[in-house]
Amino acid sequence: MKLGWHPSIDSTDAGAADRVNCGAQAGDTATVDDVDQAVGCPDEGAGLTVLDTTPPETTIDGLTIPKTPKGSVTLSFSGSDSGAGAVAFECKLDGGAFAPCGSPHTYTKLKRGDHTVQVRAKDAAGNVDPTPAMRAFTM
Ligand SMILES: [Ca+2]
Ligand SMILES: [Ca+2]
Repeated sequence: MKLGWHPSIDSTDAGAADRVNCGAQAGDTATVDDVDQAVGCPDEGAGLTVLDTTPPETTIDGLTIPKTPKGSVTLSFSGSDSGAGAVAFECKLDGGAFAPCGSPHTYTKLKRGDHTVQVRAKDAAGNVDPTPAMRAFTM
């Protein structure tokens, strides 16, 4: 993936995940691994960061309701990101709160009736999909 490297000082650096390769130049190509490996660069204190302000997009790829155990549903999902890469997901069932989850994710002991699940991806720079993927189903 191509990242828009703009080596710059970022005094509000939020964490290690958004650090870039020590030798990164504008226009360089890098992977999320490169970003991870950059932690510990001699100039780490300077806070070189990936300039990625574009949130990732989330897709629910599948929703399966098996016959047993009763009341369970399994979701599979994925994310895409034009910058640092989608690295984490949060899931939400009905009126609950978003909580960290990975694909596939299974909910159990659901009551009969209508339900809604939402999934949102988060990228390596901390941007969150503002429009979570949503799927409604009936138990
Ligand atoms: Ca991004
Ligand atoms: Ca979205």
